[in-house]
Amino acid sequence: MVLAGTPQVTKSGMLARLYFDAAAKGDACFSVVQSALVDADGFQVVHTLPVEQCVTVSQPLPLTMIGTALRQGAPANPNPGAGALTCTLVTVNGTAFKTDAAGSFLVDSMALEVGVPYTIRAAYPGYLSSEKTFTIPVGTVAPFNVGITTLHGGDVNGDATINILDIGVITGKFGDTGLVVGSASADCSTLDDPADINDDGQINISDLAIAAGNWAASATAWP
Ligand SMILES: [Ca+2]
Ligand SMILES: [Ca+2]
Repeated sequence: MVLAGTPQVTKSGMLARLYFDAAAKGDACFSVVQSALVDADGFQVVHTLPVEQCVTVSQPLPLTMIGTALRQGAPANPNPGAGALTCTLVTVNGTAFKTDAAGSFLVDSMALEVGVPYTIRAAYPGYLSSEKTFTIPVGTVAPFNVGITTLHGGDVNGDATINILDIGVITGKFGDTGLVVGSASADCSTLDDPADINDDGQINISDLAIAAGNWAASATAWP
């Protein structure tokens, strides 16, 4: 109270208020084990210590999770098909979410808990999926950031590997233009052509280069 400015006299009321954040369910009790208060001359000031306070935390903190799923080669440049990084399907233990134009997603409709194993998976037509299993550490302050993954392109037929079958589909449609692009639709409901890997609305050397560059690759690990 001296540090607060002019020395105080005959004060009453609350001296301090303590706040806490609960990191998990359970019981906790709080008490002040020592409190020293002196006046300007160094004499002890008699004051009342609070009684022990106990609480039961019945619900964990509402946790949210954020992350980013990018797609190799997208958005294209130039980009006549207007494809974006939207519409990547992200599932968390089977519950579905979608990325926005920056590839970011927010998991806010699940009762996430610390210490529970979650499997997250990102997938988009024409790309190898990416997934990992993890737990949210105790003490995490929302939002938990699950990190960034980049999907590798070229799995046109969706068999979780990139090989001559995928290259064959791309070369078979080589030169096609004006294709419908799933990630250019507002609600991601438009069926996407997986052979147009970079979602620019046309199938050309760019799509072939992405697929060939990932030759023999299989599922992408989520860092
Ligand atoms: Ca394939
Ligand atoms: Ca393309």
